[in-house]
Amino acid sequence: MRRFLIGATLAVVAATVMAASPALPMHKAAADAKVYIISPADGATVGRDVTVRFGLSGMGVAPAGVEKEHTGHHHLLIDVATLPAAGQPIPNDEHHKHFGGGQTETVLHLAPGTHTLQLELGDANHVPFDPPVGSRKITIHVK
Ligand SMILES: [Cu+2]
Repeated sequence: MRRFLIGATLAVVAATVMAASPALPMHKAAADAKVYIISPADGATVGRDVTVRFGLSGMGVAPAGVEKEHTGHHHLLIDVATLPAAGQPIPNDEHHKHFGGGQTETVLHLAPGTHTLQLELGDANHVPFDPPVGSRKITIHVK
């Protein structure tokens, strides 16, 4: 009985720790917000160094940490199946690149093969907008 109780207590603690952290406040997207990849073109075959240019209309770019309505910074999702969760900062790893300096282009160094690219605008705290401002996903082929 005692062992059962300890086990049950541990299970409750583990469930509490593993539950997603509380959702952060989300900023409203502008109604006409649109983010898109200017280049490369969808389906393009490119070299290993790929210049990606980010397009945005209906909202503005501001560095991370700057709170201003209808502004945010770009995040480039590389080989990511679904947009990051609402109410959480966008992950920061090799598949989720942050451009918190307000950059509107970058050069990626990709392994040969097929890759997908998608942009998502995040707010001052790297949290997606409501509704999410994400681009169409493109596929590129790296030689
Ligand atoms: Cu960010």
